[in-house]
Amino acid sequence: MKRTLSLPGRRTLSLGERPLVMGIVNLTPDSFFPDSRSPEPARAVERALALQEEGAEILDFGAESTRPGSAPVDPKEEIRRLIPTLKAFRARSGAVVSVDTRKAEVARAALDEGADIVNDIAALSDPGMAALVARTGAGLVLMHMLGEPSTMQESPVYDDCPAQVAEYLRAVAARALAAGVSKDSIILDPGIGFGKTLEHNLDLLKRLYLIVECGYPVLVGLSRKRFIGQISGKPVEKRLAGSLGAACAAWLGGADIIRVHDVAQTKDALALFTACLPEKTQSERAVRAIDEF
Ligand code: HH2
Repeated sequence: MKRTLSLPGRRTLSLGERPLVMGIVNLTPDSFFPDSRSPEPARAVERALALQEEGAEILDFGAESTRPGSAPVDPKEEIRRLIPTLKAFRARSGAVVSVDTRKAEVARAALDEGADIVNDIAALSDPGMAALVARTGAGLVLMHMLGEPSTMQESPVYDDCPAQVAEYLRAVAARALAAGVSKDSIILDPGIGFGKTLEHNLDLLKRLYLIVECGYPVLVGLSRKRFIGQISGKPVEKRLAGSLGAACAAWLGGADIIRVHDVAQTKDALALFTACLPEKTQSERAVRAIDEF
């Protein structure tokens, strides 16, 4: 379905016509994929410009690693890491920028520097976040996470993971609307790897339609994550091919935006996948063959 995401300053982003790619810029010393770490502003700006050149429709700047087992970063430190890079990037690019933070204080500083979207991986757990987004007209990613990054992978339990994640996201989107956030500013994200086992992640991707049915655009972040290594048997540096396969499946399952470390490769994979999409799938053929037998 075609729709438009509203951003500050009457800017918009068209969704649903083709998959959009969000390129990851980690201003951290400790993100789980070492090649994605760009703690110095000059390097981070070069990386962001390179990802834009490769075709990223959104650049996602994050200054706190939320990998499993990570400790929270103080908001002052997050702002110290983020703002010089955002300022320098904005001086050279008008690209759509999102800020990956769960703290309203950090989001406010980033929006003041021209960020367009708040990528809130803790989905309004900061009580100031919804009002800030409503006031500024920023886009808002609401992501599901079970617990906190420090402990989320210890023993996550659900009765029915996709159904519970969808119910949670519906409720948190309703809270955002009640606080005055516009419906066409909201994006939902199942939070692959955030308090989920391998089975939970696969179940979420196989039944992504439950999140799509909530009625908002859907973002999926799976690039190089642990579940890809669990299936491919590869360490993080060798998970590109697995990530591309999973990205294509996520798009087919209904994701509008795919968040990735490897923009050029993901753009190519999605372009070929969408161009070659069969009119009849193997399983339909199999059903027909059985019917005809
Ligand atoms: N995943 C990560 C960080 N932010 N935001 C959204 N909306 N969805 C995700 O799946 C997501 C996210 C983890 O990836 P990365 O930023 O590369 O790692 P780290 O947290 O170690 O910096």
